[in-house]
Amino acid sequence: MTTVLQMTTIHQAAVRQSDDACKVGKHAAGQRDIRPMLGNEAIARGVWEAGVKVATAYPGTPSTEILENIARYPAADLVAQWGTNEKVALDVAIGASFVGVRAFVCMKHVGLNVAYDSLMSVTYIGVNGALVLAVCDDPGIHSSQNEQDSRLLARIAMVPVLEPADAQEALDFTRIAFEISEQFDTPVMVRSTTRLSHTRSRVRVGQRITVEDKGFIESTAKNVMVPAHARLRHPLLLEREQKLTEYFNTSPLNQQDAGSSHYGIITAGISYSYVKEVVPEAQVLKLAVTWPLPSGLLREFCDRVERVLVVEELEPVIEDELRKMGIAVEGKSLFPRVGEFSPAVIQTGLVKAGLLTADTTEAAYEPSQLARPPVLCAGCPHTSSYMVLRSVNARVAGDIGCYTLASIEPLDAVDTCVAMGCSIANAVGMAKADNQTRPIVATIGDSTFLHAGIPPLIDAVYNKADITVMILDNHTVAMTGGQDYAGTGITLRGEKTERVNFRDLVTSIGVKWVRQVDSYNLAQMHKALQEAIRFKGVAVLISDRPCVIDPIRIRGAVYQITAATCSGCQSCMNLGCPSLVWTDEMIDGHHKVTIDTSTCMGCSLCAQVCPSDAIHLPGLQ
Ligand SMILES: Cc1ncc(C[n+]2csc(CCOP(=O)(O)OP(=O)(O)O)c2C)c(N)n1
Repeated sequence: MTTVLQMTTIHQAAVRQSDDACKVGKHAAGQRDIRPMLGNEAIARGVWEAGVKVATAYPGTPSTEILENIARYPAADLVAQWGTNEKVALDVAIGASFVGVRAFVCMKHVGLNVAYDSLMSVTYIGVNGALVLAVCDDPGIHSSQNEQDSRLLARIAMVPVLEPADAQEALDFTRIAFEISEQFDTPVMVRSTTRLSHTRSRVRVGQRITVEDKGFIESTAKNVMVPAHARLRHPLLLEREQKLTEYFNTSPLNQQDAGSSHYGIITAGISYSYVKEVVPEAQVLKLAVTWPLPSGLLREFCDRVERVLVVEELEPVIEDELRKMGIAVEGKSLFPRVGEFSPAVIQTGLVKAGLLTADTTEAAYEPSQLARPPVLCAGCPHTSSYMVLRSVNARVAGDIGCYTLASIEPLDAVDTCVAMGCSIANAVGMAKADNQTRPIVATIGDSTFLHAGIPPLIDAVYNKADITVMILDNHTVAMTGGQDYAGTGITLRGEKTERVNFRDLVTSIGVKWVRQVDSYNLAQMHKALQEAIRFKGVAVLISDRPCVIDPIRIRGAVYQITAATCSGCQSCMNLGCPSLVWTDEMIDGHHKVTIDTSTCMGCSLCAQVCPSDAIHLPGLQ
């Protein structure tokens, strides 16, 4: 049990423990071993240093850069590959663990939902080669559809969760996670959040260790989860929980900062930095692990202070556990359960607790930011799909990707959006309800279609739904930064591979009406959509045109507007193109429009919708 309050940094402890366990020599103290790294880069480094042989992921902000950075390490060291979705990615990692090598998978928080079925079983099986998941939560919902707290899901799966507080810990905890995984026969989760994943700080790096391949262990009782085996494994999980609790009770990964006994703060992850910024003198217990909680260490800390405050983003995971232990604790009564923390949030909570007086000295200056509404890029090929959908007054079940931006003004053409891959089955439900007078159309991006859109398309065909599906094929995963995937025919490491043929795939499912149309041809798009809607049954329209900014900005000749001919009708403004801007010149109470030639991509959509023929290429009016 840790009894002495030490200011020993967690980094030293973590590196020491990792080095001991891995039998690697001490890190050279030279400057060259210290680098600025994003939290995500540091996790990638930790994976490489831990001797991992197989790493996989499906992209999703804020986790995407982890695998991208892993792929920078030599292919001779480890396999790094994009999975078709998070469950596939986890299953690949599980397979590698089965044959006795260290395996890693990462995803954003909602990706864990997709992978969860496998996680709930592999937690019973345990590991052969270590199996580590990095899951990146998004408090504040910077780029997600919810802000679920992955710690709760890990608790249900009885998977230990390590929570680094900075980039150094991101590396160290990731390395150690592999040791814990093998020592306790369990998958281990390293939980990050947007702020940690995307913040750069100094990191002392180590060397890659060599881990012996263990080979497959012949044991159906352990490897085959049927009821008879699972029943025997479940009690082992409870034993594992107990052993992990004991381990974490004395682990040097948990850090204690000395301070007055008036009050003590228990925190974890990035919240620790905010606490230290606001009350550097406070007595703090920074937990490295948030499941299972080190109950002995917690009890000991709580006994030492008069008041116990828990500072944790999102759900009251630590707080609830302390209450169950019969410890009086304040947490969510002071600090919010929603949104991202900041030093200001901590300050407000501590003022509310009566531990700080309100500081008004810095309140005077509040930098204001101009609101920048998210818009589709100039020349985005998704624009035309939603223009034509509006013109046929479709009820549009949307999905997740860049194209979700078509839900806002001026396109305003998406009626629903739930989670990745939901659009097609949502459309089936709408159509089957039989009370719809408008055409029912599902819109889904190419990567999202392969991620989770194929089973619902099979469902639609099998159940004879009368819907149109638009696959918006921009040949990339644009939303997360333009990754390759099975639809591009290029691997993560840039090698050529088989490319999914959407037409053939859809046809093989039994779809009888399939057309592929150039997204920049509005007339053809319109005609094809009308035909698709008239078709009785499932029709698939593939709107096909590479993303305008991936892999390079594809710039055509820039268009211009003849001011004398522009009637100010604003038809072009319905595109929501950021290159179209109002002039001061008014006609019939409307602004005339001009084109920002520095950003116009030459897609020609504005020229196609202009009823006055005022938009044209230079010299062609
Ligand atoms: C379960 C899950 N995994 C990952 C993400 C992150 N994400 C959002 S949209 C998207 C894919 C977008 O690609 P695509 O469907 O091709 O549309 P595009 O952005 O290229 O238009 C991803 C990976 C998510 N929101 N949910």
